[in-house]
Amino acid sequence: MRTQVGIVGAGPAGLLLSHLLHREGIESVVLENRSRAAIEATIRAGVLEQGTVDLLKAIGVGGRMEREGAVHHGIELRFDGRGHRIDLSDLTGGKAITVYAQHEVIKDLVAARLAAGGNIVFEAGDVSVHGIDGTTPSIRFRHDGESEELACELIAGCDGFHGVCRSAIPQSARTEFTRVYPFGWFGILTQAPPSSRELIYTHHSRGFALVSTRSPELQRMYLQCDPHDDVANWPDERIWSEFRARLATHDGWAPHEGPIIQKNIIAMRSFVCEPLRHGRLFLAGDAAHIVPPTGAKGLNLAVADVRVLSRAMTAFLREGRHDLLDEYSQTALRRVWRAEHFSWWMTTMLHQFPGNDPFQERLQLAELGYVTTSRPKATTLAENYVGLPLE
Ligand code: RFL
Ligand code: PHB
Repeated sequence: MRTQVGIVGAGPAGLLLSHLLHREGIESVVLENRSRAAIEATIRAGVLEQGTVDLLKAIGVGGRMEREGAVHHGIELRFDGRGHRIDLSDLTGGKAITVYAQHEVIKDLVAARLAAGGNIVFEAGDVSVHGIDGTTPSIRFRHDGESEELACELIAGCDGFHGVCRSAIPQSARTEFTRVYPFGWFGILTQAPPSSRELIYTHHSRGFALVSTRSPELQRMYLQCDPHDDVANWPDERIWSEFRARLATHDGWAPHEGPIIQKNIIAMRSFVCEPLRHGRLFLAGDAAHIVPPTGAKGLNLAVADVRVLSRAMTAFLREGRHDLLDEYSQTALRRVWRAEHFSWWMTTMLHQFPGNDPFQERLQLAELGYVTTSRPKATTLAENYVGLPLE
């Protein structure tokens, strides 16, 4: 087998890269170790930045998102029993976010790739990358019981945080930056009407809580929890009583409750691997960096990476230009570190840290008070949340 770009991972990064390259007339093959049904059913992100939405529309994969996604012009920050609206659109010259589930984006991208004759190999096992220091790299894998080798000109490592591509870069050639947070998120899906027209990020002495949504019938909500906790310790009534306590306002607000159809616990970390390139291997998305979900940046960063990467790969494969490939890591990392800072800042402002240090608590409330009363400070939140312009 031979192709121009071998892509490991059919997440948002890998699928979108394949689609962008196809639009430039560049061939690629995507190798994914899970099944199509599994990737199309994994519940993850929900918030798309304005730039992500604009890109998906511009490349012809935004139709269902426009019909079924919900455009939100603001978010609420809730603390001390009161809500404070951040008017995202007013503060950013009309930009907004769209709530549309990541697995729906995945379904749309898979459908677009297959309709265009794209090659996605699902259930590819034992994927490994070879020859990235030379000019004839390849990817070996197993499929339908056979060993296969895919010869390519360039390789994109879009295989997420637990993938194999990052570790194909020799340890001496990469630097990793990590922060692990002492808490996790307990995520639920509930069959209930929306509790709020906009997302609610809540700071509370019992811990952070987030009210998000998926559709008029299905809601996504999160509670700060111990990252080592077990969902078995959380019967529905305990979950709802915790949401009621953390989300309560002085004027009696309460969430709409319904049957809980999914529960999971998510660890929280910040992570960056530098550089994003080694020879002919290029990392993009969660394979290269992780943010805690508080800023809703992970999927959007993956999109921004592959937008830069697709241009660089196209310039190289069409015109033999090396300059954009040489700049890819530096260009992408500028946005990555901005998003790392924003996600860390939102996380630190909104969560309870072990020890309940009263000094830190006062600092958090001072910061929240400032963000919700100062237009320049609110603008900082808003422009990062809707997404800074792509370079
Ligand atoms: P993905 O989505 O992890 O896709 C990687 C793909 O590679 C496959 N793979 C392999 N394939 C072949 N061989 C191997 N050895 C392989 N190893 C792995 C995997 O099966 C998978 O299909 O990475 P990608 O494409 O970089 O996309 C990143 C995003 O998925 C991630 O950043 C977001 O989900 C983060 N995130 C959010 N981001 C947002 O922008 N907005 C949000 O609102 C938001 N909310 C969230 C989130 C992540 C969450 N979790 C569960 C971590 C909420 C949550 C709860
Ligand atoms: C989600 O809807 O899953 C979601 C929303 C906002 C976040 C993270 C996740 O910050």
